[in-house]
Amino acid sequence: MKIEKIEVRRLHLPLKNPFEASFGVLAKRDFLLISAHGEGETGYGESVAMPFPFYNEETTDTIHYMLETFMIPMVLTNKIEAPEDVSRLFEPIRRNNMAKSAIEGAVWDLYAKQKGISLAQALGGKRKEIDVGVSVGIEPSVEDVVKKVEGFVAEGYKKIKVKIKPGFDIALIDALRKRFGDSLPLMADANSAYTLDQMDVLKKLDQYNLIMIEQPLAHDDIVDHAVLQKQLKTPICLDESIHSAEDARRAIELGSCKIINIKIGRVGGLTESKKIHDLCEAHQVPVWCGGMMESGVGRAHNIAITSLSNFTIPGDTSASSRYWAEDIVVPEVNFLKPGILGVPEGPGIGYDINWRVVHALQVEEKSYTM
Ligand code: OSB
Ligand code: MG
Repeated sequence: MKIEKIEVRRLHLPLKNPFEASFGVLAKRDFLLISAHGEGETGYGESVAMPFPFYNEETTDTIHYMLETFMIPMVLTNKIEAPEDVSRLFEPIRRNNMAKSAIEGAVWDLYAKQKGISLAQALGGKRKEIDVGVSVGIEPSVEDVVKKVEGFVAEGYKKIKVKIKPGFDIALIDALRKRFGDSLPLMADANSAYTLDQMDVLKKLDQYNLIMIEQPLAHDDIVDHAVLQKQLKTPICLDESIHSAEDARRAIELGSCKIINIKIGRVGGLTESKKIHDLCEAHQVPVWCGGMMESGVGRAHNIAITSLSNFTIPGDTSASSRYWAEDIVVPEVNFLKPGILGVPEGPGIGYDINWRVVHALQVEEKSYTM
């Protein structure tokens, strides 16, 4: 395949409501929209780092630097037959997975468009519709979260995930179970806010029939999670701890989790995401697609990967209206039926860029050729 030009645009996209997790508060997405041009087609990708290094080590600035200094020159000067070659080309670069993923995603979209097939089809996805959930942030009070959840349940979301942190955990889950009963598909995401010293709280959480507890312990741990999993009946799901198929293999072997959250950016792209998916499928470990509050471009990639067979649990890819007054794609990401998104069948990601919105939001634009 030919890749003739790469463009990088930096956008500031304000969230409808600030989103709080144990690592901090996000008021707007600050991200890079990557365009990869070749053979008359354009593929799109997006960088998903937070503006601060409190979820993982990357930020939008480190991504921009790594892309400009290393990854864009590598992609423009090497022969690339298929997107997997990009993933292989980046192997010597340690980590910086979100930078790798931003450009690899654009190349995957370009590849699918050059072949005239959908991104889901290029990835081997079969599903035409996907069930989706919503991730609900921390609010000033338990009652505020309950109110938000009421709205999302009414919209039809198939899974409710709430963010927890020490001091904002048991009372929240207890209130949600009292309000919605035991059948609500409910889970909690701690973003690494606990240690094994808080076993009493973690054991209490274990009493609420949660679908899973996501990343309760340290962001770089799989050993303590294995200790914890042995003491809980609730499945542990790893997010922050998994950066590659090798990480997933080790976590599964150690018994650190029973479910894995695949985020395309966190693991360095769609090629690695597929590897983790396949490995988990072989080990009967279900996966679901996590989110980083992506714009429509990133969520289109999430929808495509979620069409693979082992994505059996609703992910965090919510409709555009959950995040933005106006998204950067047309059509916006809308429900086909309540809680269900359609997997686009048109070429590539299956969404067009809303250039009016992009131009209104962009704060920087750069173009790279050989
Ligand atoms: O831990 O899953 C997470 C958002 C930013 C950083 C980390 C996480 C999240 C979410 C939001 O939970 C998921 C979404 O709606 O995109
Ligand atoms: Mg998480």
